[in-house]
Amino acid sequence: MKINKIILLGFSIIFIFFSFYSAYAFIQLAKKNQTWPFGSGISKYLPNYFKKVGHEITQENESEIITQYYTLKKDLYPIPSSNATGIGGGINIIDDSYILNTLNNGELITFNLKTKSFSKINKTLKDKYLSIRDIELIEKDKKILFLSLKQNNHCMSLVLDQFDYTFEKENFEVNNHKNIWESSNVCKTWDGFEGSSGGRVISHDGYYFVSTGFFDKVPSGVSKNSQSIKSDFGKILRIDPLGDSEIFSLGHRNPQGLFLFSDKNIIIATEHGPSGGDEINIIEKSNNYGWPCETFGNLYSYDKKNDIKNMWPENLKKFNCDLSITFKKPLFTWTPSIAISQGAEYNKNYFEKFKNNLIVGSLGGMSLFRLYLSEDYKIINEERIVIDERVRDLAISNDGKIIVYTDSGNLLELSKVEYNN
Ligand SMILES: [Ca+2]
Repeated sequence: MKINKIILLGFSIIFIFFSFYSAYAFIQLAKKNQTWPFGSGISKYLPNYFKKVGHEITQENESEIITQYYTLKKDLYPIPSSNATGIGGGINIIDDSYILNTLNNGELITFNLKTKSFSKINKTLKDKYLSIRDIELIEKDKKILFLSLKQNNHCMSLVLDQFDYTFEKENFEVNNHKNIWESSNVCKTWDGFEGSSGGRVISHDGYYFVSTGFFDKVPSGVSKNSQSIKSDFGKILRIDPLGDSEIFSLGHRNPQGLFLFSDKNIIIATEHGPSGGDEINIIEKSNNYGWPCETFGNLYSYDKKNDIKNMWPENLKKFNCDLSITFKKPLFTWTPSIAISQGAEYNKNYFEKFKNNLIVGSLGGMSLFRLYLSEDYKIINEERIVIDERVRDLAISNDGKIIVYTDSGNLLELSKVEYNN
């Protein structure tokens, strides 16, 4: 009897051990391959808390990434909120040595880059917006701008709001709300507007520049909006401080990155194209960037069908396409698509070999891409740096490290592995 009990206990322990091990292996594999629950439609119905725990038990707090010029040390800091996993929000450098991290649901938290510690979470803006798409910090005026997705009953819009802020003793607070601009409302019942909103804002030249996506549920984003001068969507808009907006450029599909380059004189936008057509563009006034009339790649609905006869919608006139005009060609395109996100110019001395290169992030590609531009602004070299997480936003710290904010709810700091000779 006693021996039977011992055998039973032994089997139970082995069973429990294998159950935990299988669950761990499953989560790790799912995360690596971006399959269920991390990369599927079901993911959005899974409570954030579960996703956060799933990520935390499978990630290493420190690892190394080999690149051509440096071995990078990747330090990982899980953001202490289960709302940190998601598909929005962003990071900004504040007061030289802090990161201001805005989560998709409006929670605000700061991270001290010297002590590597997070502040308390400020919940003033929590759930004020459906999704925060981007943040612009204007430190000299102590102002912060939020470009967000707002729900008005059954309609959706993008709103640009401004607040004053204070940042004292690691305590970040916002007050004095002022709405600057709001897009037209789109009244449709589906919940994927985050993914088609474009949604970046920069302050430049006395204006706010806002990128907007096609903002609709249409197959592969083939929409009338991008070529229509009556629509706010599929554009880079230039908005003055009083809120008057004008179309700066058109023909964009889903521009999820917007930043300045080359002593801040050049505007760069990255854009989710169709399958195999992600783009990076230099944005100049009045240019038409082609969507959906001219593009690389093909419709997601044509994937794996080998249907070359129907590679592109035939009736482009239906989508406001005037095929007699010359569309601006992209600076570079990715096939297969990488789901390109935000980027930055690397302009510090720390990674000397990266100086004046562009660093752009990718969601589906789970990597950074380092791009070298020639003097006449042609991309002549590219290096992929695999991060293994969906890159939502990135920033360059004052001492030259690369800070990455990921959809798994982490801040990553990339530095150099120093070898002692
Ligand atoms: Ca284009």
